[in-house]
Amino acid sequence: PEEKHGLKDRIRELLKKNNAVLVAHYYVDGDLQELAEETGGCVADSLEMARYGAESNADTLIVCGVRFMGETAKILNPEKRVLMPDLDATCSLDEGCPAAEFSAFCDAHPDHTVVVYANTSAEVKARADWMVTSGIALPIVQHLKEQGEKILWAPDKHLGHYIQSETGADMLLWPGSCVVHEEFKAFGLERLHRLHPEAAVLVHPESPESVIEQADVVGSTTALIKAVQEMPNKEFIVATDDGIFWKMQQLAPDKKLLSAPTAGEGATCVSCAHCPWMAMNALQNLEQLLIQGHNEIHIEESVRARAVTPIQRMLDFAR
Ligand code: CIZ
Ligand code: SF4
Repeated sequence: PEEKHGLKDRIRELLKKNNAVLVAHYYVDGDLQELAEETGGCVADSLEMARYGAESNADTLIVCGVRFMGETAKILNPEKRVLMPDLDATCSLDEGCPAAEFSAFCDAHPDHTVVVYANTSAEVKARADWMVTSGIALPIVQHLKEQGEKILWAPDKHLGHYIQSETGADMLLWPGSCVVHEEFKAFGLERLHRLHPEAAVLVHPESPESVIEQADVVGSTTALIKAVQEMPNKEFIVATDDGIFWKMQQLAPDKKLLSAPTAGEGATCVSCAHCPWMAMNALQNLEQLLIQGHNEIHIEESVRARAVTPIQRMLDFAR
């Protein structure tokens, strides 16, 4: 712990020296979330992370999250330096939706409005009409449906299916999924809920339909955090990356949080529900990053200029 204190103090100094600010996702290590808050940075979901970069006066944004989050920050803030502790921190949704194949899919369905999830590369966003995050996907698709649009949705099939069933929109789904949320198991969740009948079940919509069906609340990370604060329940079963427990516990220290089972028969599993790429962000590589200034995100201007349109549409809609 003493070593960690020293490390955190050195990082604080380096942030000041570099006029840099930390933008951390709810799924990264609690130490990074804490440091981001203490140093005037931001801890947020991908929608708020995108918004925050533009508001900040810092010259350098340090995005503690996964690659698409760093890219989105750079797309919206081309004049700023955007760095990440590990540029190999990717996402199975992003990896599962290569730009060339995606573009061919769009070409094959020219009469569809292209809506992509934030968890995609800059190149894929450059091919889209709209970008959405899980917090705002429902109202945007509802809006497009009311305009009579047919939708091509990528890449998360579970989130796409959930939105399709909620809105009744005409949606073609790309077959992607999140390696973390895909692992939540309906059978295990049923058993765990029987053992804790008073617990409320909170589910992120990247989870399979059979898991979503058991939810008391389906929503983005921000919505799930709010549910823990506002619902009267003392216990919660949470089906999303357990990095989120840090923020939930900070805002609601008296509530008991259980991780939704990821496999097997109802055993709670504290380490399975965690994104391996989010876990690549740590205090150690953050310090190195601040010393060396390597790991900068670069996006070709022609791609950036097209990718900014679908993101800006979402931000304007959210206003
Ligand atoms: O799973 C993710 O990467 C999520 C939920 C991102 C976000 O904050 O929308
Ligand atoms: Fe991607 Fe899933 Fe990790 Fe989020 S939790 S970054 S969706 S692999």
